[in-house]
Amino acid sequence: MNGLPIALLYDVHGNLAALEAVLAEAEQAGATSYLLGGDYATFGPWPRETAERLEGLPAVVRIRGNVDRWLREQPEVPQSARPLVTAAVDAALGSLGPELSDRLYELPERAELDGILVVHGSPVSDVETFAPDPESGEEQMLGGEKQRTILFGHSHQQFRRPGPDGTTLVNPGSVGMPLDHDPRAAWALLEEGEIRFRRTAYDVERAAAQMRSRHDAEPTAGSRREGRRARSTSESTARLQNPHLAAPS
Ligand SMILES: [Mn+2]
Repeated sequence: MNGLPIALLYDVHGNLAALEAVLAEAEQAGATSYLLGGDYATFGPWPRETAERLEGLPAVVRIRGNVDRWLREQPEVPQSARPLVTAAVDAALGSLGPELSDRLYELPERAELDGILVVHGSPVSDVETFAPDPESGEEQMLGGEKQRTILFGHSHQQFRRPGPDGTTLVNPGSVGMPLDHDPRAAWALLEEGEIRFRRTAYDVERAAAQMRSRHDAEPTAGSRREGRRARSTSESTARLQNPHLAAPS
């Protein structure tokens, strides 16, 4: 490695406003390449524009998340959540078109960078993931990995802690849909072997307004909705894709 900073971006979820702010800050911090951890387009208001912007980045790693997989597979969510998730995936499919959807679906599920294992949820799954606090039985999610750093996202919570079997668990958080009570975009910089967490303020109202106009344009979304409603709908959808977040605090 040449030691230049690499920006670690997970769970952008179609939020171009958040992505643009993060890219500007990453560039300012000297990042010349990117590690992209999956969940690029679905749920947010700019699925295609976001996926295209990400495709144009010089990425040293680019893996698939569960919502990218759901572009071509049935989502494994509870029956009650299925209509909401299916509507979000259908909206993303309509925006992305078949070729871009195929390219996202065909991304690998894992990668390595400087000895760091890069996955979306955990080494065994893109929907099962580590919680911010240790849980019993979590070593099963390591799939035999030990004595190394495991980089993952999915829960949209930025944290780092020791894991079982000598691992270090690092979640850079979510660029487009952070769920840890800080509305700023979450990401990280990898520089000279160190992972440093970052938060970037962006124009949340621009994203909310775009979300409102998309909902208004979709006949299935019913009558006009308040921004708060649109935002909470996508937030609850994001929670439903992750069992750790099924019961909002
Ligand atoms: Mn995910």
